[in-house]
Amino acid sequence: MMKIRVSRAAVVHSLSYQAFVTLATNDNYARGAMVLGKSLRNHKTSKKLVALIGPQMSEPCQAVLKRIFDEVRVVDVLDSGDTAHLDMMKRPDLGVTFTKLHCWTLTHYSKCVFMDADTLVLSNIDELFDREELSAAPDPGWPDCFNSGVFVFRPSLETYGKLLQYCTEHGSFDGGDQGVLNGFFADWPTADISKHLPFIYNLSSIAIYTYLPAFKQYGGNAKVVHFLGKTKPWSYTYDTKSKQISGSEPDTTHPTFLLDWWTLYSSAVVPMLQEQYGDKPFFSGCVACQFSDKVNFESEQDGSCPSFAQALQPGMSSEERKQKWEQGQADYLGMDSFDNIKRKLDSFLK
Ligand SMILES: [Mn+2]
Repeated sequence: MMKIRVSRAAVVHSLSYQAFVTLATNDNYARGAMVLGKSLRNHKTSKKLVALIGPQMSEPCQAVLKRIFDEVRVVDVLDSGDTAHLDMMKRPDLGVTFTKLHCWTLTHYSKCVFMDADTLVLSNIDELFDREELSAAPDPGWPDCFNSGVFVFRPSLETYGKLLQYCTEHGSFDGGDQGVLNGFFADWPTADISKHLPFIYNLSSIAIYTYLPAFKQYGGNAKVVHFLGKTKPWSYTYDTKSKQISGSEPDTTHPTFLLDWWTLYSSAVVPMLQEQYGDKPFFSGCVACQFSDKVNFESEQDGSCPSFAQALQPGMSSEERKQKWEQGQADYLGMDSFDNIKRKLDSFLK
């Protein structure tokens, strides 16, 4: 009888010491982390939530993160006197990468799922903890590499040390953490298929372009959306009155992930930021054009409604756009959005 009780307690203990981990190096990424944390809570995760943050983060942002996450830990590689610091001195170009690798030092958790701050959870994904290190989904650009925006790992100082050593000796073939991790976990593409997470756990909108029929078939099953690329959700502005982002037209036929992000951000995160900032002004990204006295937009000068398109997509010629497309940097949330492409396709098919 006693034995059973002990083992049950051990099980409960190990379950409660699993965590989702994210990283926010500045106030912008902090907004992403807040939305991610909220989305995990909304979908009733039973796991702990941990945010690693950069030392530059403002007090109000730290305060909001502390309300959403169970643990907020400042990670400053330059401040630490350990090997990470020494290795960092040899490769200053890999600063942020070294910061992300710190997640392996969270050894008070037995297993963790790392998620980029530019991801959004659409349903409960606690089942990811059934997977082993290192589990991740294929990268849409090179499927023999995994995308490091979502991955399952086991914190371990031994692994951490080896990762730092690898990082220092080999660097990163893409300049970031994904290159380092794919180099280190080099057998991922071939060794164990159970470590290949389904794409719906790390769905990037880039798939809309590369394989539209598959996106239409499976996109609705998405559990995690990853806003890959330079333009992040928080780079846009949102009209809380018309519920529109950056002048895009409302659409009801297609899952609008960006709108999901803004809906959650404006309803659940902005009120917390407002509380923390108090009377101090801050840029929420939300505008309400119908009430010009409430407009909260940096470039707002004359009290009129700012042009979203102008503010966010400073004049790009179609030639420049084509070039960006071919470099895989489509403006998939703006001019090259699914809706716009669909409209174009439809016009050809008529
Ligand atoms: Mn990312």
